[in-house]
Amino acid sequence: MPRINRILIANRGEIAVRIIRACKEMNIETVAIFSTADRESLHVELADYAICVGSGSPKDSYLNLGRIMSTAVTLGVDAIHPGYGFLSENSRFAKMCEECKIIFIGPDSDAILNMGNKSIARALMKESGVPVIPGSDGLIHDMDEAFAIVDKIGYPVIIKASMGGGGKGMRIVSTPEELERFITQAKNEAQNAFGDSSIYIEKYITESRHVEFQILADQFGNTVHLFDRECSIQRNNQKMIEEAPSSCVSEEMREQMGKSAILAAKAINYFSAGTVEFLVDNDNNYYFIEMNTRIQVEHPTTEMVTGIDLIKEQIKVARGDKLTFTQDDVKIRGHAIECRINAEDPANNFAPCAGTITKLHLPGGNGIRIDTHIYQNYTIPVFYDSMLCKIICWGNDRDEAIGRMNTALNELVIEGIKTNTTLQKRIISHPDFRKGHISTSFVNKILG
Ligand code: MV4
Repeated sequence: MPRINRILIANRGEIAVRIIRACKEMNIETVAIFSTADRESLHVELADYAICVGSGSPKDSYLNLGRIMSTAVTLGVDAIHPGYGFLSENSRFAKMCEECKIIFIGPDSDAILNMGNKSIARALMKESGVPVIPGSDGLIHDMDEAFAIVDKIGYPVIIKASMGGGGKGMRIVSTPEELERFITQAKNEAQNAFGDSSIYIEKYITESRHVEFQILADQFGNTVHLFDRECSIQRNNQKMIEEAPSSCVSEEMREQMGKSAILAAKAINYFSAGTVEFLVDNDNNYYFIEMNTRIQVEHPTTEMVTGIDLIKEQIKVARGDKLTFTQDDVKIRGHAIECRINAEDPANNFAPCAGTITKLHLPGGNGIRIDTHIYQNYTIPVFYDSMLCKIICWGNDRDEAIGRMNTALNELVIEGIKTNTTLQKRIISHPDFRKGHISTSFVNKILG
C-alpha cells in the first residue's frame, strides 16, 4: 500500500482549508499552491509549504496543469487533492497524475471521462438498470431524429450538452417552433463553451426536486452510499441551501434510490467519494441525471448526519485502504442544513462583488459548523467563485436544524462587502421551506 506523507492541494478557499485540516489530523504534510492574488489567503498560511504558481487568472494558476504538476514533482508529493471545481473533473489532469506516479485523490481518469460526458453517463446508467429520464438513446445527429424523439416523449423537452452538466448549456423547449432554433443554439453554445457540440434530449420534468446520494467506494469493490442530500434550493442553477437527509424522500424511496446509486457506481467500477444526482418528480418517480466524480461543496451536511469524514476517507481510499465499515454500519442521525454565504450584491441581481471584510463575526454554538477561509480584514480577490463561507447546522430533527440556522444567520456579521445573507434568512424562515414544500423553482417564486 503506497504511503501518503505529503499532499498537494490543487485548490484554494474553504475547500483547501478543509483538506489541509484533514491532512493535519492524519499527520500528512501539506503543499498549498496559490496565485499572486491569493498571497494573503488562509490556505497559504495553514499549509506546511506554499508555492506561488502564477497570476490571479485561473488559467495561469489553479488551472495550469504544467505548473501544478511541476510543483508536485519538485516538492516530492505523494498525492494531489483537487478539491471541487478547477481541475477536479479534468480527466487529463488525473491521467497526468497517473503517468507521473502521483496519486490523484479521486476516481481514475476513465471514470471522470465517462461521467463527464453526460450522454455516455446516461447510456451507461440505462444499461445498468438505473432509472433514466425518457429521451434520446444517445446523441441527436439531425433535426429528423430530434422531431421523432419529441413526437414520442411529448413537450416540454430539455436539450442538454453532452459536455455540459451543472445546468450549463441546457435549453427547455415547449413548442415545435422552438425545437429547431433551440437545437441550433444549444449546439453552437456547446461548441463554444465545451469544444464539443454534441447534445441529447430528455423529457423536461417541470416540477422537480434535486436529490443526490453520496457514494464512497474503495479500490476493492466495496461500495456504500452515505444517504441523500436535498439540493433543490438553487438560484440560476447555483445551489444555495443543501440539507441531509432530504425531507421529500420516504424510507422506502431512500432504500430504492440508495440501491440505484450503488448500481451506478458499480457500473463504472467507481472508487473514492462521488455523488449520484437524481431528479424526483411529483409522483415520486426518481431518475438519474448526472454523476459527479469529485467531493462536493455540500459534503459537510453528509458528514454531520453520518459522522464520517469524507476527506479523510478519500485519502484512505487513495492510499489503498479498504473501507472499515459496511452499508449496515452507516446510519443517519438527526438533520443537517448548509447555507452558502456568497459575496453577491442583492441589489444588482446578486452579481458577485469583491472588497475587504472590515468586520467579521462568525456564529457558533451547539451543532453549528463554519467552513470558511475568510477572516477580518481579508480582501476578496476578483478572480474566483464568490462563496465566502458555508454555515452548516445540525439538529436532532429538521426543525431544530432550521432553528439553529436562523440563529446563526442572525448572529453572522460580515461588513465591508455585500452578501446574500438576507435572502438566506428569508428562505430559511419561509413557512413553505419549514414545511418542506420546496422544489427547484422555490427561490424564483419567492424572489418573484
Ligand atoms: C433536468 C431538469 C428537469 N428535467 N432534466 C441538469 C443539471 C443538474 N444539476 C440539474 N439539471 C436539471 N435537469 C430534466 N429532464 C431540471 C434540472 C434542474 C435545473 C435545471 C435548470 C436550472 C436549475 C435546475 C435546478 C435543479 C435541477
